[in-house]
Amino acid sequence: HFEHQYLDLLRRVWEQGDERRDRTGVGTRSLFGPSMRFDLSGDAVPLLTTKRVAWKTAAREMLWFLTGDTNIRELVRQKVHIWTDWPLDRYRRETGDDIDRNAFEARILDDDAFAARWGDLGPVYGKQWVSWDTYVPAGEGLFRQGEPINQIAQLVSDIRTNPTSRRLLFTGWNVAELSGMALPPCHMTYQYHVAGGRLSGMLWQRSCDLGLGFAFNAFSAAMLLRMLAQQCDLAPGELVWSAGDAHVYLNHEHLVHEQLAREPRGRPVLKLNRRPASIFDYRIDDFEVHEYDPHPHISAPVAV
Ligand code: UFP
Repeated sequence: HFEHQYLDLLRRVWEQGDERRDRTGVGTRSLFGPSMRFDLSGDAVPLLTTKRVAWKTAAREMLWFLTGDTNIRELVRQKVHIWTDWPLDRYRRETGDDIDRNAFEARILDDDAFAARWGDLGPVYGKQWVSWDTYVPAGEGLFRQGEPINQIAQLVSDIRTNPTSRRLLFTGWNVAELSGMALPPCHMTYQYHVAGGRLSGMLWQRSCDLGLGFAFNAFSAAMLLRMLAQQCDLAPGELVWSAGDAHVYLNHEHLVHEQLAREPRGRPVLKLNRRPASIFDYRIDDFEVHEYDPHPHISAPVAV
């Protein structure tokens, strides 16, 4: 079962990982440089079955990235709360107002100026993926804004016209803009490879929270690969996931034990039930997951 790779890594990190303090103060156990391979043929998708994963949340987030949006407002409108803690934390720190999460989200939805001031995450994924800023020399040491680069549109075009290219990749790691981001990209670079009519992909994730982030990151990467394959008339090949710092937070111990005690079950598949006109025209209803009969959800705190 595809999931044993993940469970083995979870166990290995928990049992052998270097225990250290991390940026969040929570503490982790960490290993460097693991990787896993998932065969996506036959619509297979690496969606964890040893706990229920809210795959639609991950799908909505991926579609939101592709719009280039970086404000949490649209996510909150769709009841996606995964990015709220970062702006909420900043708002509390900078204003001293100990507003609760629901009230904060309600203001993001109801108050345009508040959403603009406090809901933006800075130039995170979506911005870099579809409108990476460029600057061109304008004389006397000055620069003017150039045409932004849409890495995703470029990628689709490159896969179609130059499938043997070794440059089929995009990245969110815009070095000059990292300091303005609520969180520098974790799933930072994606590369693709075409062989035998199949599209394979690799995700390089510099930092992976194995208890929470991984389930989402693996599903999203597979979903994006499927969309790209569909747009380029290719069958899905393999998804290679590789991480820099793969870690388990010390307050996820219950999750590790619970998940390792469970047996993976079933082979979930991801169906795309429409072929939209472009990579930017997918909607949430275009995706269906079948044969998903997971063990119950396990909640665990997110380290901000
Ligand atoms: N994280 C993920 N996947 C993501 C995401 C965040 O695992 O898609 F956005 C986790 C990794 C790490 C934390 O635990 O969030 C980011 O912290 P840092 O920037 O210090 O690596």
